[in-house]
Amino acid sequence: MKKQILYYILSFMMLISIIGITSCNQNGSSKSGALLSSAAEKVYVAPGEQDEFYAFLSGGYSGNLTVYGLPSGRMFKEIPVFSQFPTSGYGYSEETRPMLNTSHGPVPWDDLHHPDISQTNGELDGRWIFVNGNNTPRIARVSLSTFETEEIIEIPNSAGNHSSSFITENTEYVVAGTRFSVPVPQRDMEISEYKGNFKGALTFISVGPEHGNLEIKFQILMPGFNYDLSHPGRGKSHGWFFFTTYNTEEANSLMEVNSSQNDKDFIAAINWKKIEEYVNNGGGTMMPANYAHNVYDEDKHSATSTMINEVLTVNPADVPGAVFFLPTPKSPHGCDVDPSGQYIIGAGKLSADLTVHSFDKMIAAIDAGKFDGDAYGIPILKFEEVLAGTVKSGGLGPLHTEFDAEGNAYTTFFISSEVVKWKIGTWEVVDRKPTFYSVGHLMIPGGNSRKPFGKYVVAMNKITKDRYLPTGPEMEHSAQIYDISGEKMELLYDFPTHGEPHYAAGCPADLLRPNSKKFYRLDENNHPFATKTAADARVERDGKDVHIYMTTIRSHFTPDNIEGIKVGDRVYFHVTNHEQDFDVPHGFAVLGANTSEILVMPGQTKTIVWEPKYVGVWPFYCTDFCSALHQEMQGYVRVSPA
Ligand code: CUK
Ligand code: CUA
Repeated sequence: MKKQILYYILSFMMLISIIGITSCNQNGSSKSGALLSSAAEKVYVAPGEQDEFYAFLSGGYSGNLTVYGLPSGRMFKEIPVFSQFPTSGYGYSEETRPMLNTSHGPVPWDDLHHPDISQTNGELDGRWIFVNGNNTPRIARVSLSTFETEEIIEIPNSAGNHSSSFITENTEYVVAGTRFSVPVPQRDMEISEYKGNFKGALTFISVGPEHGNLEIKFQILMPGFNYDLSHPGRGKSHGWFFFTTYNTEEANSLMEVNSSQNDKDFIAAINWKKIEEYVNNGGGTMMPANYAHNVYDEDKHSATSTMINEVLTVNPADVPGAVFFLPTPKSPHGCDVDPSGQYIIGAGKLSADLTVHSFDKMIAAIDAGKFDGDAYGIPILKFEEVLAGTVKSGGLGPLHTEFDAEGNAYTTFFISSEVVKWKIGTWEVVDRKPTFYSVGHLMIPGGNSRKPFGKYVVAMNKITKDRYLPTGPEMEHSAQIYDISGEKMELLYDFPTHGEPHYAAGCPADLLRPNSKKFYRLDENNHPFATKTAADARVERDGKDVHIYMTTIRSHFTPDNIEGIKVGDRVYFHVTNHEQDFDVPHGFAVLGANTSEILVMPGQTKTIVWEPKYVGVWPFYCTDFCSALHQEMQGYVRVSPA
């Protein structure tokens, strides 16, 4: 009952905060001109200069990942991952369409929340960035050399793949936790039979050194809670993984009355090394499953999709000492581990305080058997035995925490719209600054690794209101950059984002710049339809399929006049770009193509399919302004009656 009253009070305060932000036009500062110009200087990157950091922001329901520079806030690129993207032809070209394949058929969209950069010894190594698709559960690996999506694996038995895609400190695993518990295996059953019957799958995907190396190693079938967010242990807690849970009541309808009765939910602590050992010794149960694994082969410039039909599952009750619950108040959302690996921070959404657990105390409590009962055989640790401290924040609606290198933590508060800086160990609040408005995640470059780089925090806000010129009912979300190099945070700059950025990952530009791909070598192009010389350009018919082996170089296509095509044919334009230089793609588009254009990188081959419906002579052209004679890059296809 008390819980319900608290909920109503919080809902009311949230309403007030939202009404409040519509009625006042705050600009976030009452600074003097001198201070504003010093803020401007801090984000100003002069023409020809480059940013100090990369920032990768999730694109939420755009299904994509966006790349920004810090401190300038300039957007450099949108990387398509789970969504079709006409700008490059991703998901439309024959080479990339298999990337979007799932057990439900092609799903050319998703909801991308959490990017995480690969690590070695707990430090960012800049090889890849992993991202999750929430809706049709998938994990993707994006190369930080080519900035292209290289691999996507679907997650069976999962639904609302939200506590994902976080990685262990040597990138041994990328971890994906289900938000919804569901019947495992899926079957027709009464929804009201949820309690005790639905399961929450926590999936550990091993990451090998090569392309095509993601593999579901095991899946832990947990009680039917909601698994919200997760983070790996690091340093002393390496080998463990932590997941926040809510709805430990196991209600099948999350109207507040049902799902927030428990004063405390849990953080699930998983000793994955122990489970790894268990499955390496033959433990676990192989279950039928059906999921896609899609791999892009850079040498062939094309992707393949494979269906896999079994998955290894683990019942936590079968591995004593591997899974524990840490009671954590008020429906925790964020689950963050500090750079030392000692502290596990749970942010109760319906709370004002942050609960910090101690890893050392957790181990001691496990050794001493200080349990407070169990849930489905999983021991629940005594709250007081694992508590390291409480941050009396004075804010409302804590969500996520990141860290700097000086022993400070920064937590976002959605309801009170602020970032609060506090000291690890003393739990004292050091500073707080408003955000505009209703902040979700925040990001400090390296701020979820053993080596944070500090300097800036980017707050990603859910509500924009008056921050930009109005653009109709929908505004792009507002991100804000704060200087965190001093004792007090300083708001420097607002910049609009794309889609809905939830989380982000950032790293020094110097980590990626040396390995950034400039072009693909034509002599290494192993695409089966590559055309290595203009002399090899040709048209080949195979029944109703017509393959056009086409080359491009500034400023022409070969061949550029194509005849012999008939209505009802399936025409494949295999376009090979012969440029061997940085940043010279050519595009290809043909009138009436109902898919997309394609953008072909130097040295690459890409294919677009065209099914002409009408007799006539139809033009095609290069879509990317590539030279002074770009407008001359054109041709015709003659289509005759069937
Ligand atoms: S969630 Cu969006 S603000 Cu998907 Cu990480 Cu917390
Ligand atoms: Cu090639 Cu424009």
